[in-house]
Amino acid sequence: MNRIIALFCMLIILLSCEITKDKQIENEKVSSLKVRLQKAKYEGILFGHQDDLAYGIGWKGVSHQSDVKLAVGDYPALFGWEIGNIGDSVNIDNVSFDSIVVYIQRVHQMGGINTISWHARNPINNNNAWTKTDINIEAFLPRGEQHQLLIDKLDLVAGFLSRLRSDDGELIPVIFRPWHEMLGNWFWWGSASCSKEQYVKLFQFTINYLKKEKGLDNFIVAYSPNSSFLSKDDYLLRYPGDNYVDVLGMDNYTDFSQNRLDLVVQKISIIVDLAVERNKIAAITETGSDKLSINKWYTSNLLQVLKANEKTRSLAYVMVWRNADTSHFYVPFLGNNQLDDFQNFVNDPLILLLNDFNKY
Ligand code: BMA
Repeated sequence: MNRIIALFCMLIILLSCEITKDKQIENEKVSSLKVRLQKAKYEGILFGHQDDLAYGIGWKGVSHQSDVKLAVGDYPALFGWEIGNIGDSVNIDNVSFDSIVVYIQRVHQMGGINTISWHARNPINNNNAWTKTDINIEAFLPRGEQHQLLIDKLDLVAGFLSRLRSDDGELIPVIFRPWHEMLGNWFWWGSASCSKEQYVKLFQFTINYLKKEKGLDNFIVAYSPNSSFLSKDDYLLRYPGDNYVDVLGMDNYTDFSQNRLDLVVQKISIIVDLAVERNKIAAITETGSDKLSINKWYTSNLLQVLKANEKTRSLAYVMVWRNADTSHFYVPFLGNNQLDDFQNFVNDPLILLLNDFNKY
């Protein structure tokens, strides 16, 4: 009898070793993503562009095309993707989800980093993320009457994240950036329709559900408020907690458009100080000058800010928004008069494109 019990115990130990090993393999991938981002802190700042491989000015779905590459001969080191309208065949910006999966795989293969944002539709009336009518956040949260609506959306997100696999079938680690710009009042999860407590619950539930219920561990999480903060307390107003966040970011277009570079520097310092205190990664998760209407925005605005001091230099990455068409773009296209300025920007040793990043 004793022998049987001993054998049984050995079996349990062996099985649990296997499970732990599996977990370690997954976690190693995510921690190596974190390490790569942390390393960037000492080597330079990764440059990112939203939807870079999907389309640009005058082209769409051309294999391996990129407006950054067309402009300066190399890809960005970081690529942003959008899952607004998940559940449809194409996303909010008319890119098919099937092709986003392929782009994410390609980026991973090339050694770049993927980050995913989510302009989630209003779950009640299925209008866009900016529609606040009919919203009752409490109802979506656990025990709320419409909680299933949130679960349904998260199931779709989980389905998408679990499709992100490399050739060997392993899940690709990505940065997930849900419920962004929450200090503003334009999204249904923003300050106009969602209280601070509700927001924190929504964020925590989202991450717990994807990780614990769905067993996904191929993503790290970015918290990215818009620029309306001036202190650490303001920044942390809707912070879901250190257990839920890996990247402390900010989306900042406003301070640049108002020519308040001093404020951008001040806000980066806040993020970087918090990141050091809490062992997180600091980044500008979205920025840019639409249509590059600010002359020499890349060198006389963005680069000035990034080179302002040791703290600003220690950011892991900065990502500019998408090149939709000539009335909405952030990276200069061939023939645009800001091309030289962009070239000068990427030539600065602080700025890392894909080839620079792969050297480290
Ligand atoms: C906004 C704009 C919109 C776009 C949305 C989601 O900033 O670029 O055109 O649909 O992001 O990507």
